[in-house]
Parts: sequence; structure tokens; C-alpha cells
Amino acid sequence: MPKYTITAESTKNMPWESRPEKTHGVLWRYSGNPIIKRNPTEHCVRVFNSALVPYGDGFMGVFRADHPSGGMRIHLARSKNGIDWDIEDEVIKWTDENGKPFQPQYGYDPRLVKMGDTYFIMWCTSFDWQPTIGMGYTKDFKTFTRKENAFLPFNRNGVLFPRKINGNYMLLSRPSDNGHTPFGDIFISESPDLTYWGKHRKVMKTNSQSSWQSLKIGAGPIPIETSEGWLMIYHGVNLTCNGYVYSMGAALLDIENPSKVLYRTRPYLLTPEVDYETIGYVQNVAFPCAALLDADDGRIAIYYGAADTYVGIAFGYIDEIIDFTKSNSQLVAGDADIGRD
Ligand code: BMA
Repeated sequence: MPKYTITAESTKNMPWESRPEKTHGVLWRYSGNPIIKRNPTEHCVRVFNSALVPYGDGFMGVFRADHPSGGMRIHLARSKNGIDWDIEDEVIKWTDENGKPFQPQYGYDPRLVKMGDTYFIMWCTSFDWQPTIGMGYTKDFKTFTRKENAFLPFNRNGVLFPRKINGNYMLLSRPSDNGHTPFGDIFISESPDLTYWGKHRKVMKTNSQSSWQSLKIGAGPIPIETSEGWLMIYHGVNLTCNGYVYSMGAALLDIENPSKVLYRTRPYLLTPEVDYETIGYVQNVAFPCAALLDADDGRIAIYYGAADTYVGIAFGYIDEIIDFTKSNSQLVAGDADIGRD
């Protein structure tokens, strides 16, 4: 029995491997990584920062795929075991809320969450060829409705909470400039209807004393509700002489006021170390976008993009991640506030 309570549906058939001997660190990598290799379909030459949910007796995914044309697109994928994936070669076809075709010019870094009988998809979309938060939904993974853009450019890493908080939907995002890409901090916005967003607050800033998260940070998988707060796995970026390095960390946010950070890790949970993370289209990237949870046993499988080329899985125990986050925490000025100023 886990020490801390997790309020989420359990996924009993999620991929899992126990921790190898002689492993340090809170997370460990799946021995079969990367689970998706180069050129999985004719038009998908690299599949990486991708999201999935349990669906039926298996899993459904929205996968970020780069095309030979250079386009960044989102494709549907199915799996029985969460490891072997059947990726559609056609992109997801969106209509607007009146049923008219409404394709994004590009789409990348999707997130996926089920609320009630609806699956919501967020992604970094093109708004007049400038990045911002796209949002859509499906009930059956056959028809997909795209809402109008949730935010103005420039914004990235839009991540919905899995339920309303104090009566409103909540979305994390990272406003940014038009390049690659400071500003670097995570904000939160509220909406009664997933259309009109306001009450924007700052959640968490970069940490100049912790190099892996010193340039920019962005929310990763859908936040996980626990007895200790919302567990937010996030990515942090360091600018080195040789380019950016993307690592993963964790934070606990207040349950009622998630713009307040309770704890956040000064050390990373996982940083690029193995070949499929350090060598690829973009070297040194571990970019988490989704997690499967077994709430009963407190297990988590984190799906992350590796080197903008592959998909990998890392495993862990929620209790250990929470204890690590609490005992290795360093807040930045303002993190603990509700973030209105
Ligand atoms: C970010 C996004 C991600 C990508 C990362 C590293 O700005 O474009 O999709 O994984 O850069 O290249």
C-alpha cells in the first residue's frame, strides 16, 4: 500500500519493470527503450514528445511526428500493452465546433486527459504560424473537434488539470518569446468553459541555482492528485556551450490553489544520459508529456520524448518521488505565493 493517497483511476495493465539492481535515482528507464524508433511509418520519420491514456482494454495515444517535409504533426496511435504501438500514417483530422474542417498549420508536444466521457487534447499549435496553445476534444478517437486557440502567441506547454478546481478548469502554460524560447516560467489560467480564460497567475519560476532548470521550465504530464498536493512532473532546460539540455524534475502544488508551490526538486529526477537521449535529431533531450498511473500500488510510468527522435518510458514509485521532492526541495522567491503580483 502506498504511503500517500493518489486520486486517479488505476491502470493495472500499464508497462512495468522493477528497479534494476545498482541503480541510483528515483526513476529508472525501461530496458526496451526506445519503444518507438526512427521511421515508424511512411510519413512519421521521428516520433517523440507524445501522450497517451488507457482506453478500452489497451491504450490510445496522440503522437507528435515530424514528417519528411519538415512538418510537425499529431497522429493517432493504438497499443494493447503501452509498448508496441500502431501509429496511423494519416494526421488527425480536426473540425471546428460547427463541423467544418479546421486543421492546424502545425502541431507538436500534445498532452491528453480524460474528464467525464471526453478526452481533451492540448498541443502547441500554429496561430498565424506563431506558437500558442491549441485545444480540442474527442469522445471516441474517431471524430476530433478543435476549439479556437486558447491563448495568444507566444505560448507553449499547455497542460490541463484532470478536474475542475474551485469550479473552474485550470491550465498550466509557459508564455514565451518567438524564438527558442525564454520567457521561462510556468503560469496557470482558469476557465469556466474551456473557451474563456482568465485569472492568470504565476506558478513557478526558473531556478538560477539549479542549472538544469535555469533557462526555462514547462509542465509535462497531466498533474497527479495526491494527498501531498498536485504532483507536477516538469521539464527544465539548461543552456550549455553545446546547446540546450532538457531534464525532468518534480513539484508539489497546493491542491486548492495550484499556483502555490509547496516543494520542488533542486536536483533533476532524470537527465539525458543514454545514447537514445544524448544522440539524435536534437541531442540531450528528455521531454516528459504523459504518465500512466497505478494508484493502488503507487506506480508510475512516465512517457518522454528522447533527443527529438524517440519515445522512452521511465518508471518510479509515487511515494519515492514525493519523498524525494520534499527532501530535496528548493523554492524560488515567489513560488510559494499565489502569484497574482
Ligand atoms: C522545444 C519544443 C520541443 C522540443 C524541444 C527540444 O522548444 O520544440 O518539441 O523537444 O524544444 O528541441
